[in-house]
Amino acid sequence: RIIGMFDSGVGGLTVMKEILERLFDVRIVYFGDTARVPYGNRSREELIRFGEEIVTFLIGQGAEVIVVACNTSSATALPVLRDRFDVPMIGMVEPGARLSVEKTIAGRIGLIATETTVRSKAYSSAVSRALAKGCLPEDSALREAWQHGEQPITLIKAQGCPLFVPLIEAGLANSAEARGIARTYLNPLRAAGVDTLILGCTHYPFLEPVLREILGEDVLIVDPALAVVKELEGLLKHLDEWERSGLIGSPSSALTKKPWRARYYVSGDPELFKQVGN
Ligand code: DGN
Repeated sequence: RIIGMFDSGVGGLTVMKEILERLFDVRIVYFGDTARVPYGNRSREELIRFGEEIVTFLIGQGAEVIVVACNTSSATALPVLRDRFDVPMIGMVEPGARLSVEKTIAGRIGLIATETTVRSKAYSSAVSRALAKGCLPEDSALREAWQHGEQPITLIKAQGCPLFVPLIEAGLANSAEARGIARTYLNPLRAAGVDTLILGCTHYPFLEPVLREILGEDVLIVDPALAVVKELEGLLKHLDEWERSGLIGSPSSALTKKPWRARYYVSGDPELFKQVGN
């Protein structure tokens, strides 16, 4: 199967890595929109237009499934893209919200993301939707408390972190600057007492060592990519079943027989992408 993925830059590579390590019979075409990064302060209209252009390109490259490996696009453009294209699409927000509900032990979920993702409130709606659909925490004490109405499970604090993406794209994820800025962004979340922190931007796993250093071991860091892999695995099984029962056609052999695992395209400088991405 060919999976098409995109992000504003190197961020989606953190999702791609999880997919390549866990699903062995997929190939990935990746598009990093590095000429137009950061997406974090783009309008919804721009993000829809960028998404349409990129998905059209990825389908032209043989993509049968699209992973929108960018939270900002998932939170704003994804519903429109799903309407406009026939290929199945997986975004970051719903899987990430579900994973945070499953993993929290105090029901106090925090989020770091781009300003656009925070403003969209997509994660807090998705947490409520996950709970309404029967998603429950794995922690039995919290599960019981929640079911008896004693302990709410909510997204209590969302923090926009506009300086993170430019730092990461510049290859400065492990710098003193990143540490200082991360401390400023994380302080309000620590003050709010979050027990679980969603990395609501696919660039942020690049910062995980720095975030861990500041947060210590008390806060659980949730990377939605892990839940995206699971969702993708389920979807691929469905596609196989639909194909066997003739509901959809098989992929074109010309596109699938060449021996490759991953292809990368960028709209900006390929060298910087290679260097930071590696
Ligand atoms: N990786 C994108 C996301 O997950 O939101 C970052 C968007 C950006 O370019 N700021």
